[in-house]
Amino acid sequence: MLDLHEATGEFLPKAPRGDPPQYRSTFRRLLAATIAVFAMMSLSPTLAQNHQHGAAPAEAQATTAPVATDKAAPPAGVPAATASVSYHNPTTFTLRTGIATGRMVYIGVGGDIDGKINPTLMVHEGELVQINLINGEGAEHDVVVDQYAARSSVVVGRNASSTFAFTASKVGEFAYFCSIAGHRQAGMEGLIQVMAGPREAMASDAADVVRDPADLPGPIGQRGSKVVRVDLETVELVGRLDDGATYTYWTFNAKVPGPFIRVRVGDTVEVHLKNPAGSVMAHSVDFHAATGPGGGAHATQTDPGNETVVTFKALKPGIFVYHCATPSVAHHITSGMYGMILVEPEGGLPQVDREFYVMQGELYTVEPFGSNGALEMDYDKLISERPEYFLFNGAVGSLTKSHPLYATVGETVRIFFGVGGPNFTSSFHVIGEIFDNVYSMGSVGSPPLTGVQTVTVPPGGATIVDFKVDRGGHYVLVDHALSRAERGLAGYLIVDGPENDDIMHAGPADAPAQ
Ligand SMILES: [Cu+2]
Repeated sequence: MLDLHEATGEFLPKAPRGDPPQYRSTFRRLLAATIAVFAMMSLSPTLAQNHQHGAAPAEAQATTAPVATDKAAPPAGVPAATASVSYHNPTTFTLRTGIATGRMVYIGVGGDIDGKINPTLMVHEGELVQINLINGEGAEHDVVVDQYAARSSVVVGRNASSTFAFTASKVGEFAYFCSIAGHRQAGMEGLIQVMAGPREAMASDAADVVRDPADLPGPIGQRGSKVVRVDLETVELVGRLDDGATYTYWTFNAKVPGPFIRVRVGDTVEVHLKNPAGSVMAHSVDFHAATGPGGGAHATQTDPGNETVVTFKALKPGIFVYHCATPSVAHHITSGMYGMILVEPEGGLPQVDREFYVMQGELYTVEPFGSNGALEMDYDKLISERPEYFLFNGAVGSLTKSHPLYATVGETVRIFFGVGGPNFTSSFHVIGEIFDNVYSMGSVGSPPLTGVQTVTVPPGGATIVDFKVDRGGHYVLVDHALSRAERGLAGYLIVDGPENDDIMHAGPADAPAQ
């Protein structure tokens, strides 16, 4: 049975990186099955009993959300084997034998160990380690790692080479050495350091650019109109795109999407746009909530080290997108420069128990989806609309592993959902739920639609959906163009509380679930 720990782990099994195509197609079949299972499991009768989180008030959610780890078990429906198989290419080291300061030694060749004497070989638990040995000076040598019962064959003669491999299943420091009599004592000895945990953790050095969906200001409700100051900073930073992958994001205030801005109709909005001196690009901001040239973009083209100010009157209520509008605009948007502003109608929106902030965008990288390393933007793919990634709030796993949405049975939930894009329309849907009210096209001046399954949201557009959560379980936010779930697009709404079998139960109508 699914529990919270599993649910906040990897919903989408990781696409194996650099593996043969047939493995990828297997992955895709698994993924389709996983989504189907989740659609069912979100209504499973015993599900809600298995977790305790989600009852925290909205303000405290960011701190009560459990920290997901890469070690979380895969969700039900994914064979366990997919979680235990290492997808890594072997971690390869090359050592050349030689003489240094009168001693026999190994000398590192290539990578981090290049030129180092008896280099320390750093690997991660579970990795397949391959060591190439090259005979550099002609005497007989080998390499032995006793703890792994692993050894190369003896290389005889200059430039002879040998390769061996082992799985670093034990954490710790182990010696490698030459077993030819006297050579270890003469200096041919070094260390292998096996660090705990998978290598994916390395990418956690990169900044977390994900905007917590619970990070938005509370309702304004009844007050007179006034001047509201908004401070935006255009921050360019290397952020974590996925386990093992980073991307150079351009952002408003270092998160994707930018800050949720909340004003009321009739307010005067004074926007200060600051571009730090260390930036590479000029940036600007176009508010769809504004009336006037470029939505403010003309007044806010801001070079690195400068600050600009634009003021506009919020004439119309509604939920609106804002985005950078500096050419190439699509490049700035795809890199993360979008957010939303809510202009509340007089008196505010109907009250709900929880509000969330989610935006969708695409990323166009040179490297295919699932690649490791520092990924780069591909301009050809961008202008021909061939994305590699589809993302909620800026990164893969943003709303599944790191920041799921939490609610409790009986509460009303509101999602402000927008599309930064730059190019793809979303068919926004929550698997296992029906939207009670939809403010289509982000309009709050018209009565909401009721009883809606899926809402279409164009790039540069937004919507507001409200619904009461009637039953405990795990619900999944998707774009119902579900191929995009294979490219990173999924989120969880985890609803704590009792299941209600009147609404749904497994089995026939006259046989209620136990
Ligand atoms: Cu920009």
